[in-house]
Amino acid sequence: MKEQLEQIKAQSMQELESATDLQGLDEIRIKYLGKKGALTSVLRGMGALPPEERPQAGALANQARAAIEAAIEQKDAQLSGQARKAQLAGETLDVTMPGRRHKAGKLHPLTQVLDDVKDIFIGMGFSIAQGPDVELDYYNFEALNIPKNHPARDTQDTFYIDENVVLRTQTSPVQVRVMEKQKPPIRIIAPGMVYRSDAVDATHSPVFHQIEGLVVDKGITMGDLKGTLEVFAHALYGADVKVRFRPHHFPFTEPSAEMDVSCFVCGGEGCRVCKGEGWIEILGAGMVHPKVLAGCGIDPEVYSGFAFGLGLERVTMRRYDIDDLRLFFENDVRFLKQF
Ligand code: 2NL
Repeated sequence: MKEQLEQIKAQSMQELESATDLQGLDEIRIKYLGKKGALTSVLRGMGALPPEERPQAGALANQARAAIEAAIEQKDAQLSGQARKAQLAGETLDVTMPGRRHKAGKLHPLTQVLDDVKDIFIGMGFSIAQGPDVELDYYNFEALNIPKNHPARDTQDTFYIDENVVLRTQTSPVQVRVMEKQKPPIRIIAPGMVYRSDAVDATHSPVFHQIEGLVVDKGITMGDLKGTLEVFAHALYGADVKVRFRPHHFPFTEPSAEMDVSCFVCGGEGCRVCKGEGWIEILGAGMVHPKVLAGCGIDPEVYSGFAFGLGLERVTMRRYDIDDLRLFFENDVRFLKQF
């Protein structure tokens, strides 16, 4: 019995010596001290000893148990300490290292220019108006004095949902809806997506953005149109640019004009951006046609107004010398991060 206990002690000490982790240690604990452990089965065998030998054997067994427990505890402390050290070493953090820089997001160039344009007109007392992208033929064409046989109505240009419903080809219908609902004075801009059945190339896209503006009140003249749009051009392109108006034609305005600014790249000398012209076309405008006012329930004998429209992509392309419209829609970060 004594030898058995000595052997268990010696063997367990040896195994403890070579234990390398806490899990191994636990296995040793179970193997020797557990319910079905080596020491326990020796203790069970004590009943077979003569009664006078039992106290001594009991004392020896308790000694062996205490020795093994102490050794396990010591090893446990050692291994726990090692594990903790290894964990801390793995989590070492050099607080003096420079941080990883987060890439800041940016607004899309179209959004930046749109925000600039909005700010300029809001500064002149305009409000922002919105309306549906899917529009009645009436608001997109009829109310704007675009007759049934007008080329702009050609199915080549317009996405028809059905005979009476289209994807709006301009944001004018938004303004028609405002005129129907609201009494003058009206001062709004209507930015938004517009749709035309065009094949994609460097200057065409089936979806693009337009910003239209409308002012209706008593006594509005071509002078108001010119003054407002001149202020706009100077705010967007700088006080140095010159502005000129050329006669034009739109079915919904009379008279109509296009506005050019002197080239903000070469100052009018002629360059790549203005294609040697010295001038860059920015927008179309005109005095709202009396038929359009009357159709919206505004008496053209009492009120007059001016309207204008510009293509956001075109204005942005000219501002940043971008030569391909598709770049705006591809959203390649190498392109976007330049703005
Ligand atoms: C262009 C020209 C223009 C308008 C849009 C308009 C709207 C109403 C009544 C009258 Cl409700 N006119 N809009 C007027 C003149 C020109 O746009 O070249 N856009 C890209």
